[in-house]
Amino acid sequence: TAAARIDELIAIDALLTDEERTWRDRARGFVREHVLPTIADDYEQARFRVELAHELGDGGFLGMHLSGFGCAGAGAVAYGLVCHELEFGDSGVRTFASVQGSLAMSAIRKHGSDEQRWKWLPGMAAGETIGCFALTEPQGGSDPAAMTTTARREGDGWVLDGRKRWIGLASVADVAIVWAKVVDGSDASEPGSSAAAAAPPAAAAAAAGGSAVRGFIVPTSTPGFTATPIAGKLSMRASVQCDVVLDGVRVAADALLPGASGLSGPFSCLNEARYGIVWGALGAARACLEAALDRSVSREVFGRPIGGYQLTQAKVADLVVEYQKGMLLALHLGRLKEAGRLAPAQISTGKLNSVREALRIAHECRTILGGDGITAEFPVMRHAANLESVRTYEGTDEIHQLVIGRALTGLNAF
Ligand code: TGC
Repeated sequence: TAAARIDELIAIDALLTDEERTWRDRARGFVREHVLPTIADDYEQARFRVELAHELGDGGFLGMHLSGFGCAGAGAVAYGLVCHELEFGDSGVRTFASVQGSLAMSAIRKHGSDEQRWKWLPGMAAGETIGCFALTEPQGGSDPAAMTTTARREGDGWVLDGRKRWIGLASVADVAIVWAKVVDGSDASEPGSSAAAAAPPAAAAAAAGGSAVRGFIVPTSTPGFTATPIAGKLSMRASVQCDVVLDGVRVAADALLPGASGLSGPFSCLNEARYGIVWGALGAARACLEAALDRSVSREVFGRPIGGYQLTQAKVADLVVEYQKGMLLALHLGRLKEAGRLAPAQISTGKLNSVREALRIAHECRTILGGDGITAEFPVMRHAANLESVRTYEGTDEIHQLVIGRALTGLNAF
């Protein structure tokens, strides 16, 4: 098969543990059973299947790389392989796992109190409770420091006001992690608050009149919280992204995530999601490659299979070489992550490379499929359209180039 021939070229399988292969094979089976039979139609109808939450939870995939509190505690490479398989199905499915596991759950796991962790994480790991992560605002996502959403003290609790945009899952979520600037004079670390014991130094800045970014766990049923799916998307049609309005949303003191103060709070979660994309985007590329390779031996032009022509062989050779180089980089970054040595600029390197190459692969595979390549009979146009979103969210290509540029030159170009 095309799949076996792609694998044999570099034989990455030999670099994986039995446990990692087991996770990968389970995710592959999951996608065959729960995603591939309906995804072309879901995409065309712009239908998001919310039952995926339970199904992904049953598979143990939600927050699988987190430890304790009902999470599987799998390694980074196993998690990456699962992202790869899910995105072989559709970027929207991997995005679901990323928003739930890498963003919402990891915010609570990294920055929450044990009480908050026990309250939310087991249900989220099971897919019974859906989470979202409200960071980006309508004026743009690249500069979260410019956010205008505010949190102000009122009695023992907080009042949140503002707008967020492109928030995955928000309209189906039970809970939102909302990032907001504490307004001057609102003390996030007053004695007796849950923040007092664990808050990092920036909380003191907020208390002293600064405007530290803090995270809040907000049940979406709270009055004043509304989420409206964004219509008219020509990408990521089988998933849901929303406009969110926070209009005087009142939450109790224990909604505050005690361990996060400043933008490093949400950025530490973005690191997790970006890492998943390093593997995931190549899963989308892989689906395109398999479709194009299969077709290259069955589609005849000028009397023989198109795969028998030198131009096509040059294409597939270059595409698979790029795919496998990306997989080796992903694996290397995964091993660094497992060793606790993965730096943000390294994640940027992987995210930039994987998404950029996956897009090139999708576009080139389309040419091998000829006109049929633009139909829903093949997954290629769907993946190509999805990857336009993936190159934009979790840091655009340009943001990652600038993160890498800063690491190389020591000069900040933002
Ligand atoms: P700066 O403002 O100076 O730094 C703020 C603090 O953050 C720290 N930091 C990081 N910490 C951990 N991991 C990272 N990757 C970090 N990057 C920055 C930094 O050390 C500093 O800490 P401290 O303690 O000194 O306060 O920001 P910067 O100059 O470091 O970064 C600028 C830039 C452009 C790289 C950053 O703003 C950035 O990454 N922008 C892109 C943001 C982005 O990815 N937005 C898209 C989010 S996707 C989304 O919201 C949708 S979720 C998916 C869905 O819902 O479907």
